[in-house]
Amino acid sequence: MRPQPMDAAEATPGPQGTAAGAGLVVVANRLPVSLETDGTDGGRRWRRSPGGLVNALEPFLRTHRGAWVGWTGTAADDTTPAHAWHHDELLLYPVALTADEVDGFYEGFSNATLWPLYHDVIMPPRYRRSWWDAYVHVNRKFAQATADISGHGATVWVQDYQLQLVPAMLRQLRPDLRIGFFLHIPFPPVELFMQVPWRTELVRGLLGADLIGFHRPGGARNFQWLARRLAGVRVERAVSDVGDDPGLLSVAEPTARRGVKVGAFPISIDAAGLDRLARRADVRTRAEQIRAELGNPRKIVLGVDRLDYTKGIDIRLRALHELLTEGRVSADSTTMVQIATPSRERVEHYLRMREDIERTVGRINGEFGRVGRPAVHYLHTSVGREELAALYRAADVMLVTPLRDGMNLVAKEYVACRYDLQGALVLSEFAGAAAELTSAYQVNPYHLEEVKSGLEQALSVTPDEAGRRMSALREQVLTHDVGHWAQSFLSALGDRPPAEEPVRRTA
Ligand code: ADQ
Repeated sequence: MRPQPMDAAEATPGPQGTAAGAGLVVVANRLPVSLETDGTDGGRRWRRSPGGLVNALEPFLRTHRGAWVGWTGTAADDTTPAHAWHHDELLLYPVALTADEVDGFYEGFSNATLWPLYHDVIMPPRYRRSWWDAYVHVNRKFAQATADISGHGATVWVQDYQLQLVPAMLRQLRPDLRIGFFLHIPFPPVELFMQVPWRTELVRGLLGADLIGFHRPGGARNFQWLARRLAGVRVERAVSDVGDDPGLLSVAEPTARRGVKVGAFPISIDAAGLDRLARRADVRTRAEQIRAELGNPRKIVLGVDRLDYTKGIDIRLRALHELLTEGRVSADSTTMVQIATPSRERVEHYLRMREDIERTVGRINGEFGRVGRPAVHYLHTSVGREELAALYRAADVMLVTPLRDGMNLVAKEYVACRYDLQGALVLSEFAGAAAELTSAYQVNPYHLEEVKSGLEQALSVTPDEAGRRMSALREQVLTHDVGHWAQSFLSALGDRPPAEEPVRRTA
């Protein structure tokens, strides 16, 4: 059945029609909408997916004839619109992917090769030529769609690891564009990156951009090294640390006529929006209700993640299990809630991990739960923004224990919701957020005893100490929000000289 996104009056005829000519184009694997079935009439409609990125970019998109190029999230069938359409004042341009392309490009090369490789090979990456071919083919589709929709001299911002070849492909098609690229996941150590059979192609793909952004200076440094080694580009300036400065680190020069800047831009959240939400009376009431529904335990420990093996959900469960076994934590006074959004359920590693986690939860509850009082409440679901804010408000301890994470927004969201200056954050030192959230209880997730003692300390923190730490965390999060991130990236991108001009060396 055809969905009804396009009110005929709103639909635009496509790349050759009025849709072409956008001044700012965001290119991401997914469009910021998803197809949902309406509960009242059973019709299928596009709904805006909640997301920091689209909210942060909205003001820029609105004032620059903005457009968004991306995949709808389902393999192409009759639900995929064939042309650009307006949704909530945003111009969307879908890239249709067949089931085979989804298999090879998305589940294969993106999520079973690049994702584990870029996360410290926590799982072994699989290198398959057919997946690589699909990745090249689909990146070309994205580049073509972007070339079609972009106006002369437009700014294009390409997002994330699924689209690393788009900058160079797009530059070939449209040398007039200003192209930025941002990587949302960590950029790996050079020794690991060198494993990839197509390493040079990936580096050259990224070098098509004018500005390449990473969360951390370490990622930018790794890329600089690889650019020199694999593409022979010269790095002009040494790395500086991040601060309020957008962290522009270097200028590489793939040709005599064009410079490429590399920088660190730590992403963030709509901190003020979440702070406001958490203060709302209905959210406060819901937080109290959650505590009551859990049996008013003295302490609530919370985990919120996409169900992903990088997030270390198994580690925090193991830490809790040992603390309960050793009698350092009591199930009578402490209850854990783990909310895990279903994710990538067709990728093999994810299936196995889900089974392992559910087995561990069952084991903890078997040993320490009572009738009507499980020690761990595990929900394999996604929750709405209000419910999430209420959970953050209700939680005495937030456990964020990834083995590796580009940034981790959950940690920042928790902080933004704690306007009461209470609550304690236990944070893995391998999350990008650890560089900014230095007043959290930081732990090495590979060191189980350290995770246990971090959790124990957070559970027994005094209100004064909690207040001191939370104030420092909030100072950082509220002054560095996602708007600040988008603004610094786009202004650094806007800084480059016009495309035709040779770039001056910056010493
Ligand atoms: P993710 O790996 O998806 O993002 P994260 O940064 O934590 O990880 O963002 C997850 C988002 O989903 C958060 O906004 C969170 O509130 C939401 N979420 C998670 N579980 C949920 C649930 N059960 N119900 C509702 N919402 C839920 C990637 C990188 C990160 C990087 C971001 C942004 O892996 O390192 O921080 O991109 O760049």
